[in-house]
Amino acid sequence: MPDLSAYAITRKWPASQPERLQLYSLPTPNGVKVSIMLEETGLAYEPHLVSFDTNDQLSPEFLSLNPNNKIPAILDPDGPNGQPLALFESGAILIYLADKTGQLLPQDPAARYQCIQWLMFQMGGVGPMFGQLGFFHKFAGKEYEDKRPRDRYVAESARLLGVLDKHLQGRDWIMGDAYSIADIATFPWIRNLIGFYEAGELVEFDRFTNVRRVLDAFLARPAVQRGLAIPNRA
Ligand SMILES: N[C@@H](CCC(=O)N[C@@H](CS)C(=O)NCC(=O)O)C(=O)O
Repeated sequence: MPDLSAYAITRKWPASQPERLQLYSLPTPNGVKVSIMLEETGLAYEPHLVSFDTNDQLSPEFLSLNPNNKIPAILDPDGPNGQPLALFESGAILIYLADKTGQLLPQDPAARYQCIQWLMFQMGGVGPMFGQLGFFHKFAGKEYEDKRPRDRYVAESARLLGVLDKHLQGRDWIMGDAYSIADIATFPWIRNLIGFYEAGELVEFDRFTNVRRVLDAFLARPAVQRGLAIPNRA
């Protein structure tokens, strides 16, 4: 039985199954990337809820694993060389889990880099831009009289959707026939943009028919449906 007691995070979120990968998360667009990946790969794991209502992400125990105070984070008792590995940043976690399981990241070297390229497109573009749009359209920023910041993020989000829509023309998934971590990173954000953020009309989402088609295929996957509700908020 692995001993995770050296990790302060296990004091606030005890591991009842320490041989399993420990997930610290919340079902947000970044959080569900990892729960969906875990559900898709079938890896055994134990989810722990990091509640923003009680600022759990700012607790010393959480910061001991991720000094950047953001979910998701993992602690794998069976990391490289059989040693525990703690990781944060959803993109890094997706690559790690894909390598660990040999799933959802192409093995062919060129295709592998192209998949990582689209993952970075999400991490550096889609996530940050959609997130800012959410702030200026739905949250505190919507009260700001000056609409230029909001309009800037609307335009940039729509531009990114256009790039993705063009790429998806004639393709089932971002990597063509192969469903991959690039899809798992991207489509929770698109769902969030037109759902929770209510920004579909602002970006004229109806224009992006390929994005809509692949989003629907993504949301129809049983592992995606399970992952979207993990960790349980109750
Ligand atoms: N680049 C990070 C972003 C993570 C992130 O922004 N997480 C948000 C939830 S979606 C969070 O934890 N926010 C809490 C806070 O900022 O205090 C990743 O992809 O893991």
